[in-house]
Amino acid sequence: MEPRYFQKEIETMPREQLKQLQSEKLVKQVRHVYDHVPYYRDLMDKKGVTPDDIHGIEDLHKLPFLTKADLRETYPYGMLAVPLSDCVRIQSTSGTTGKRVIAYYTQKDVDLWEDCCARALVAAGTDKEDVVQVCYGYGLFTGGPGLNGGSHRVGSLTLPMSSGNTERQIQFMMDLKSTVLCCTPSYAAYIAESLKEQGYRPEDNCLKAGIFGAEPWTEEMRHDIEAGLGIKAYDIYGLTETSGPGVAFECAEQKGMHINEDHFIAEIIDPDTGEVLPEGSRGELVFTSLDKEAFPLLRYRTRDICVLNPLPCSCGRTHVRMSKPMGRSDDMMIIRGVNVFPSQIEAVLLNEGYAPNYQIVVDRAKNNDTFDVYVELSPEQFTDTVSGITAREKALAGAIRTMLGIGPIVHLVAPKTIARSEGKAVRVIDKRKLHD
Ligand code: DLL
Repeated sequence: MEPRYFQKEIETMPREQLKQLQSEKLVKQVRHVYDHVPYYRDLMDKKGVTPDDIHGIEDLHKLPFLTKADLRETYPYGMLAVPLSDCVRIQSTSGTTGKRVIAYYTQKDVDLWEDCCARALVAAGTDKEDVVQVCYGYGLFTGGPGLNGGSHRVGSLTLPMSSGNTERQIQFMMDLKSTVLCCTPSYAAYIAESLKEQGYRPEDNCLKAGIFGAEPWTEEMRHDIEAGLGIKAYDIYGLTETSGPGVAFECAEQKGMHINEDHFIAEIIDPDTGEVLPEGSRGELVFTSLDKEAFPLLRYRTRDICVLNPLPCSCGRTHVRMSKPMGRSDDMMIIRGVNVFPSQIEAVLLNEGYAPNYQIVVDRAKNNDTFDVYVELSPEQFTDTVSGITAREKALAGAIRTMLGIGPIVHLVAPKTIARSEGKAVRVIDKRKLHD
């Protein structure tokens, strides 16, 4: 497929020019924030830095970081940088603990966000002839509204399905001949499974591409979804604090997600020391919004761990690529002293021929961590004998031990016993937090 772009000039801009553009925008943005957000002005004052010290991206490291804790502290209006009357929208994070984070948008903020989502859709081959089925949640969550807006901008016929009601999703998909599917990867896997159960083969649907994100997923899961739906599956990344989906997206190369660097500066830092790490290092991703008017966060710590790749891409885009997030610096589990990311366990499951329907339960008994992994069997696997299943459990525990250095107790459970998600999947239940 020939590469297609939504905003070619920007997406393929030479890097020197892009850096110059970032520098010019940064100088203006720092002044805007300093003048209108007293909370951040105080942070800068405490660090002894003023807008006059910021001449370009080389000075970015002088600015203080922002974290989710700052956003909770300033809830609900403390980070607003324009009069409330200039705002046309709010969105909010999906977190269930503590105060939710609220993000504000002017009309220009919404427009630029939708452009970012349109870039992602076009990179996946979408154009105005397409039928885009959006089954991310609509409402406060950014997934539905973001991809919906992007699809409108491309001019595609947009089906604003929201998540859930899988029967109806499938009916619309088949009757209206949807060609592009947008949802979480776990919901895409569930839709594929439901289609199969209803007797459909991958070639029976008209889908050609899927834009899946909002939660971690592995290459193995990509292959499963691509085979199950007969499509090419593209990753998309974003967070409410920086607008929502579309901060970064995959092109047809599928080797990392291009960050929309004309709107966001990305840095990688050491999550413990805050030190900026050299190019190619693995660390915590930090974003500075260059164009946001209402909610312009500078040096916001995402807690997502990844690696940036500035090498040229064969698609012609010049914007740096981020790897799939390898976990979060804050939800990484430490089990018996070992750092564990759920994505590592998922990779083993898929490698060993299991579907990605699983749950990790961590608890503490007699001062020791317990580590259980519940994995669902497919109907074909379920016909095995009890001794066969026990042998499979042992083999899988061994494979996980080889990957992590610690072994879980594996429980293979009947098909359909692990609750399916229509939004982000709940992969980890850490009961230790309840006792500590
Ligand atoms: O999940 C925005 C979004 C919607 C992205 C739809 C993509 C598609 P939040 O609810 O604020 O926003 O959650 C943001 O989700 O910091 C990551 O930890 C995680 N995340 C988002 N996209 C990906 C991805 C939306 N492609 C948090 N891979 C982020 C892995 C992702 N993790």
